[in-house]
Amino acid sequence: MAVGSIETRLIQSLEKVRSLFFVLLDPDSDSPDGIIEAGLRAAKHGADALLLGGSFIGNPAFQKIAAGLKKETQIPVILFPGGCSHVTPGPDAILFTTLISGRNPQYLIDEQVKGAVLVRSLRMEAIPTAYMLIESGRTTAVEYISNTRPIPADKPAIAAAHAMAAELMGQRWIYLEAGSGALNAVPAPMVKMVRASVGLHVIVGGGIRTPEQARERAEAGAHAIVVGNHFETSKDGSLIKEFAAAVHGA
Ligand code: 1GP
Repeated sequence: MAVGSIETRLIQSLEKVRSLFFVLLDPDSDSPDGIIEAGLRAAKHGADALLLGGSFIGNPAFQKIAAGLKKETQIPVILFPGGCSHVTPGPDAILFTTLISGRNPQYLIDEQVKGAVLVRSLRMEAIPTAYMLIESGRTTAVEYISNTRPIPADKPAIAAAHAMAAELMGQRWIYLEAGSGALNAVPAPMVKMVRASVGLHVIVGGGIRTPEQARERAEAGAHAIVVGNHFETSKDGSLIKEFAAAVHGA
């Protein structure tokens, strides 16, 4: 499948900055207006893209949020679904993920088969992404919902082996996920080993709470850093700016 315009834009942005900064918006975290405002704030203060989604979405206004974000913001809005029922019109692209660290066929292939026809019908750009859950100190929503076991955080070689398999199967991006609100973020040595093992673009997220943690993972080789939870309670744009600078390598 050809690389689409949003993926091209992300890759081209990497010529100007060390790593990209993605802000994750949880559709259940606020009112539609509040979430759209948070998206605008992130875009204004240096985010390169907005991810929208989560492992569990219970907000009936989800479609309104997705459409509103796309209308209001200039940076890419990328759907980050927890399953096929989260595919909705509006976003510029979708991280079309497969949960390769798990052995649950539902999240390896079943949800993808069910969502594929809709993604095609919506003419939504898909960014093929292998998704790996990494152990992070306590049970996360994604571990519980997906009914899969995470990769041990102190076993970077296992993560690298999964990344190699993903690359051989034609994925283009790999997401190292500690889980939203994780106690511990994905360890930098694991990021480094995965980056050194494959030519995939590496996304790292989950439990990143300080610009320093973000910088360490960017320095370890992450092409993109995702922060969600940390910005949900604060309307302070300067904090987003600090993260963006740490990730971009200013
Ligand atoms: C979750 O990686 C993202 O899928 C972001 O995690 O909400 O902990 O920043 P946080």
